[in-house]
Amino acid sequence: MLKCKNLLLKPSKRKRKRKNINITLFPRKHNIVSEKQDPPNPLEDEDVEECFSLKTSAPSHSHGVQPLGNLYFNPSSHNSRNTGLGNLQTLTDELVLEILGFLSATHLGVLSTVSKSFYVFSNHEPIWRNLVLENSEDGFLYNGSWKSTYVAAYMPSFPVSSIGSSGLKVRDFYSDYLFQSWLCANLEMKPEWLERDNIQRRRGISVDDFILNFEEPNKPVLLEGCVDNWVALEKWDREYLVEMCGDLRFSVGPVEMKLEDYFRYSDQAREERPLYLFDPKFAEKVPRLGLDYEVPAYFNEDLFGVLGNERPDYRWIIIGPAGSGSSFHIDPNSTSAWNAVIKGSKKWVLFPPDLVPPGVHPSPDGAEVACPVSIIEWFMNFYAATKEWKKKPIECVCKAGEVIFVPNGWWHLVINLEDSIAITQNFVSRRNLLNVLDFLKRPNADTLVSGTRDRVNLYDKFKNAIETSFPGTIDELVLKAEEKKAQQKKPSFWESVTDSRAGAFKFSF
Ligand SMILES: O=C(O)CCC(=O)C(=O)O
Repeated sequence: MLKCKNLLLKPSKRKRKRKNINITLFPRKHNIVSEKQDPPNPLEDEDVEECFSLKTSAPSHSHGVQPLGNLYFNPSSHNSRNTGLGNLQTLTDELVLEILGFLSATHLGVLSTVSKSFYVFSNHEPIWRNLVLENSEDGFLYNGSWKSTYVAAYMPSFPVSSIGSSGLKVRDFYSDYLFQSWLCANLEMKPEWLERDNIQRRRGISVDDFILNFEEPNKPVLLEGCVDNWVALEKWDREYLVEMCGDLRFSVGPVEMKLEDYFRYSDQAREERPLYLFDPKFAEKVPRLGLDYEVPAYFNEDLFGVLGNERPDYRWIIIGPAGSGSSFHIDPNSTSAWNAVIKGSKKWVLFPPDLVPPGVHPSPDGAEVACPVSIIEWFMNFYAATKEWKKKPIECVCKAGEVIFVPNGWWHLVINLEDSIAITQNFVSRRNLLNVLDFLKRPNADTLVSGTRDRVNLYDKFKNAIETSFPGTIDELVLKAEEKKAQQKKPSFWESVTDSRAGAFKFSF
């Protein structure tokens, strides 16, 4: 799972959309048009399908892998991917990599000497990343590449300096899967992906206004100016956090690592899905951090509070480099959330509960979701489809000092545009209490409910605690919801006197 927040919908079975890519590469971040006049890369061809701009520090492709489309420009039509795999060439790249994922580091090393093709596959960085993460519960010291990190940590007698970050170049190796993995790790966000900004913004609205116009109708809003008094906004940056808790361990994907080691990694990481620091216990680990911010008044009602220490995880510090983020998901337990950016900026894309984002496939029971391998891949392959949709997603860039309200049930994707620090909290108010209770009561609650050990009993515990602390509240809300439903069903005078199905008046004046 990409995120550490345990979510209702767990990303699974990630599939790359296969696409023959015929690409012009621009190795520097600058004007594409002027760059096109000065061809920078041998992959360039006049018959350009798409233009991308690469990050400034992007290495040329590790091992020289080219997109499959380029094979058609190779007069010999020779793909060393296939010749070097022998009988295994009929397997997809995903499958070859999956099989190699079962091997030990030593066996990968041996396999990489068999052929150029095996050399490329067995040096695929995500395989080495898994090896490091599987073996390093207490963190790791990133060393420029995952292979080099593994070797430095677990094969100390091996000369790490001999492992370059990009290694040998292999000629005539064509693979969309491997090429796209490298491309997604090194692409800049295209300006057109950041253009749409259609969220409602409010500054200084009252709590009643917020409830009436946004929380009750379950609509996102970007709130400006409501965290201006936070100490965190003034003080939190990398130096402050390292001084305060650099040698404490925080949750980063499957490992708990020292904050300063995480920064060492995030400074160097150049990968498709950078690891994200996402820690639900930060305020218990460092109480000062919990005191440096205050929940904005709009979100003060948080009914899970009645469960005391037994409440599911609800607040996270989030730290990550540009390119890190959260792929499409719905927030856990049908809660709503707010997310305040303290440093950096985040691009948000949100779809309402009744609109599944393109490229995202939730399982019928809602327990899993299949989505593209990475956020950047979603932008590359699916974002454009939303242009044709009548109902557009809500989008914005949320900057330091701004807070976004994420209503319950909304799909959202977030990508950091620069090194970022944020705080997020999930909450239950009277506006979504019934949704949350419904969710906790679902027959597959044992797989759906998250952020707590006691998933099955959470419904009873929460309902009883609400009834004790706020007697009659649930009944009142049920009644109100029924009235609202009846109101919505009740035909207006004009509806009652017309036959809307026939589209004609039943009587004439
Ligand atoms: O990456 C982020 O800041 C967004 C986090 C998020 O989507 C969430 O907390 O649900």
